[in-house]
Amino acid sequence: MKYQAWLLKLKLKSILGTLPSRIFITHTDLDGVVSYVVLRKKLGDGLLLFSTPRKIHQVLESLAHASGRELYVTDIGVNDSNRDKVERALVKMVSKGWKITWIDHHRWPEVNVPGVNFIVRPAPSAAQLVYEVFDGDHIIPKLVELANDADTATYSLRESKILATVCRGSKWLRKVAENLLNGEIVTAEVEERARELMERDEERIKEALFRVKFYRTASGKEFAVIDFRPRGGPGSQASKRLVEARPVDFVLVLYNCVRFSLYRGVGGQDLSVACRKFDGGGHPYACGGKLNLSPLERVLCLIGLIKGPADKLIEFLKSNY
Ligand SMILES: [Mn+2]
Repeated sequence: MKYQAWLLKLKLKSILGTLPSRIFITHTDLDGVVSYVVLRKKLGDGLLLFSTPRKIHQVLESLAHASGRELYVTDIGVNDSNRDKVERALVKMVSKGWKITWIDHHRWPEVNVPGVNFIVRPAPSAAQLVYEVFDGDHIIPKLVELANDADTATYSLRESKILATVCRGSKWLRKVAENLLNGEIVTAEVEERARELMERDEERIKEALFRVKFYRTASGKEFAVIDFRPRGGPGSQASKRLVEARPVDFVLVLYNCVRFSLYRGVGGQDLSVACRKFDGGGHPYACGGKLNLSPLERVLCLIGLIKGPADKLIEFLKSNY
């Protein structure tokens, strides 16, 4: 509901012509924030919006009422399920004189919109690509290193772990972006927030790992299911922890009624095949999608009577990997 209100406000601004001339849309994580910071340092001020691959078409549709703006989209892929809507919005924007640059490192379906500058290729982070395309100043390589470390779930650097933990919700995403623009990486406030969240995460990881289930695929691969439903939890961390203790080929993480992620363990499977099959997308080694629920199941799940039925997904994983 909150998101819908935000979109409506954006649409109104767009219709009334009060949008600034430059707009940045970036992903809701550390890589997204660093991608924005690198661009912002190079290009100057603009309106910052956050979005995700699942919702990007809605943001573009809201913006498409305006004309003649400059748009940069970073670290957001396109899913098969909303590809047509994304294309339609972009075509409309191009016809209204928008200048659009889209930089991303996820696995994409075929998207072709003449007039849009797509820079999409594999890289450890989108920030890395933005840096390669638009060079920045001396603090930038350090920031890109942090984005690479977080986005590949390596977490070998203390700062990337702290920042990635704090990058949740637009208030803190904006705060981190502001700090990085000012040349500050981890402030006392950010450190305190990270400590709180890490404690909470730790509890959720312990709880979830206690209940983990293991399965075997038709070809003999082993995978684990980490169930964070209904409250969600830190999927990539929990999965990493699990794989360290037991080297499964890959891990399925269930977050709530609909959302799930797949993370690579010791196997080399292309997990994005399954994510694309289930309304999502991402990387071969880490991706996300949605369980398909009937309208009734959705209601029952929202009021807590059932959990999102993951059987179909688990069956798909068993027979296809
Ligand atoms: Mn990324």
